[in-house]
Amino acid sequence: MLMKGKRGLVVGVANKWSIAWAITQKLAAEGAELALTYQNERLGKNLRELGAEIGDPMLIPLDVTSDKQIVMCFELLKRVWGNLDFLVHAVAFAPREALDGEYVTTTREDFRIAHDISSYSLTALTHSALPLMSEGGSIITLSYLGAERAIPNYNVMGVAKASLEASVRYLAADLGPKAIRVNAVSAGPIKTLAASGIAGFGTKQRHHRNRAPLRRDTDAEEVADASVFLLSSMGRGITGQVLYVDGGYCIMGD
Ligand code: NAD
Ligand code: 0WE
Repeated sequence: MLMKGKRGLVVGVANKWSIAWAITQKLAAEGAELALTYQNERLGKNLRELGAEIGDPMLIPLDVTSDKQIVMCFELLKRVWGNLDFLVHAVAFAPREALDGEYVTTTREDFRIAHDISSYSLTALTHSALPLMSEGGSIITLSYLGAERAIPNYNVMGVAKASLEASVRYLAADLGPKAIRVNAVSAGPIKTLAASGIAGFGTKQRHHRNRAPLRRDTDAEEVADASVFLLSSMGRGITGQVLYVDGGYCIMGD
């Protein structure tokens, strides 16, 4: 019961394949009290069904592009709980046309959207969570190797993930004195909604299986285990880091 007595918000569950759902299930199993957000009413319906499996968590609407919705979300948490111990950020989006072909053709608007949703949202949510984390806390976000390598088709998402990982370091530096830790988990390719329909995703996964030292796909459960570690007191000495859960893929040179 690593998370017993801890309360936290998970942002980024869309369906049962979401990495955030794997994290949510582990957190619930370790005794955490949970609130989950949904991006829109369509995804809210999924979440009501999933929520039943883990003892009906709080469900809160939240589109991270809306400052108003962010304020309302944390007002509700303040009213109901008064205090927050952890935050899981598992949100990314770039317009589909930006994730194909060359990075050099990225438009100003697609660049803005990718950075707003995939990077700035972590800073905005952390800022709003701060007043509720008066007794310290732990925050994680999900990243991908495209933040530091030029991975074909990942394009502007890679640039946004680089910004996200830099934010992790600046937030960790700001909030360390308040006993709030901020880290990223960099996962290998996993077949989720965000991965479906991406040109060549299957090829990407096969390449990962063939090259990673562990010679297999990354699964959401192992990403969730590392996430719970960072969110729990087991991770108490770690902040500002990017932890790779990728079967060792990123150490290889070929
Ligand atoms: P997913 O589609 O299940 O999750 C993405 C989530 O982002 C969804 O819940 C969606 O509702 C949410 N989202 C998008 N725009 C939003 C907005 N404006 N407001 C609120 N929520 C919004 O896919 P996933 O693969 O579980 O992605 C979760 C995180 O993991 C992302 O940050 C992704 O970059 C990261 N990641 C994924 C992989 C992979 O291969 N699947 C690998 C490494 C990192
Ligand atoms: O972060 C991601 C994907 C995030 C994502 C996915 C979509 C698909 C639908 C962001 N925006 C959108 N927009 C859409 O319209 N990953 C780490 C998974 C991923 O995406 C890739 C990958 C991998 C891995 C794209 C190209 C190459 C590899």
